[in-house]
Amino acid sequence: MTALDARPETTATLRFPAGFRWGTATAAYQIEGAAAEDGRTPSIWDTFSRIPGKVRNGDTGDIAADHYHRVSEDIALMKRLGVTDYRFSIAWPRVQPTGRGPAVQKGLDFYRGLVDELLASGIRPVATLYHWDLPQELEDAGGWPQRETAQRFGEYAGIVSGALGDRVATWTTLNEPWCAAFLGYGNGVHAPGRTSPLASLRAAHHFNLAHGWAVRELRSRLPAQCEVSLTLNLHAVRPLSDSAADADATRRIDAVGNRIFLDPVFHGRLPEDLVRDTAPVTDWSFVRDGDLEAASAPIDSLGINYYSPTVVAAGSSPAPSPWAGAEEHVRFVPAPGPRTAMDWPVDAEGLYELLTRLRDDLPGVPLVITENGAAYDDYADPSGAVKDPERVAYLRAHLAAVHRAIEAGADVRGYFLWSLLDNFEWAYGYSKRFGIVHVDFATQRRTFKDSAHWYADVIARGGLSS
Ligand code: IFM
Repeated sequence: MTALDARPETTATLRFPAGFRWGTATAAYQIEGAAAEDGRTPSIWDTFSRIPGKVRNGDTGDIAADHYHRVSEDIALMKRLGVTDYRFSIAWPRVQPTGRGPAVQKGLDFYRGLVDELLASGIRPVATLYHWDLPQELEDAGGWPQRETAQRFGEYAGIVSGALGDRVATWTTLNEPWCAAFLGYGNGVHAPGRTSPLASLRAAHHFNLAHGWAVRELRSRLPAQCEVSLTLNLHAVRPLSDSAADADATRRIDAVGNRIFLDPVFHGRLPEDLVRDTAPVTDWSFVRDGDLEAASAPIDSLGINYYSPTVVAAGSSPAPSPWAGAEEHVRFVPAPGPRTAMDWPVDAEGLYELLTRLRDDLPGVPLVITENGAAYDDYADPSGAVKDPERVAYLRAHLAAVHRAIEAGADVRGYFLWSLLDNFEWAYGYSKRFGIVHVDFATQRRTFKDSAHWYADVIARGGLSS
């Protein structure tokens, strides 16, 4: 312990329920490296990160945090933290390089080894099947705007769950399909970098379908007690003022940011207002009979990734915009308050708002915070310590908001801190550090930041001091 702000929580007056899952989260492309080893082929992120200007400093995930070769060391870090659960993602191009056909045994063996070592360490593995690394061959065949990609994803889900279903009890189909559809195909700041409103809406639908088909495959292979879930980065959207125009801007973003996934997955329907808003882009005729029924296959919980709220007003957004059908009607307004190194506002109230809204909108659906955390410009000081009091303050405020939401009746079952390690932060490359463990990318040396010591203490006490 080095900083005052990372003092042990002396009492846990904000105690979380017994059995609450305390975890950390990572994603394959962001930490694994070994991009061309053991049969792995390029994903859309390998391709995209090589296009000049797309990723800061020309960074790629070729080596990342070298987790592929440091699994044991990284699990030892988790043991030191005392986490009960670890959320990781499986790289589709490592397991099924062309996105079709049989699996590569070495790819499956890597994840089997990871899972076995987690279990031996008393840490529950939580596997995400898709965290944005589509095999490039499937993108070349049309990517997520094409229906066939959803079918391929269902098959891949079957392969992976067949191989790991005897040892992984918690499964997430997709991570943040909003980002993959709208940043990947809408404004092009993520792979594969396309800028087509139509492609982004088609991709969103095919993500819903892929999710549903994957749920079907998982259910047919997993023991009945396994938990199947989906993770969404829901937008905590607020109007700038009480005006009817700002309320309409809020409704539009809620439709294309949140309900575009929530309604198909939990109610088997498309939001009527979304269909109306997007009429200039599409008539949605790519949605076939039975698709929404498939998308709404029952799941056991909903994962929520939350970082900051979104404030909107009537106006327009600069092109290319990710907000298909809303770009000419909505202006994004910077929220007030302190900001992280991503320039994202620190506002834990947004998380409380989101959780209590879901308590009301989705009664009976258990919720899990599958990501929450913050980037700051951390460095190791001459004594070797990494002092990150802002991150401790951010995490503390957000955990307190989760606690308050639970007291208000939200059924929140766990919290996964993003992220275990500093890693490849997509279009920002290695310039943004979200880890509670510092990674020196030149040496791959790992160092607990003060926030890691603090989180270990919170877990040990089962909560926060008031
Ligand atoms: O690093 C990402 C992660 O891959 C998905 N959710 C948001 C994080 C921070 O930007």
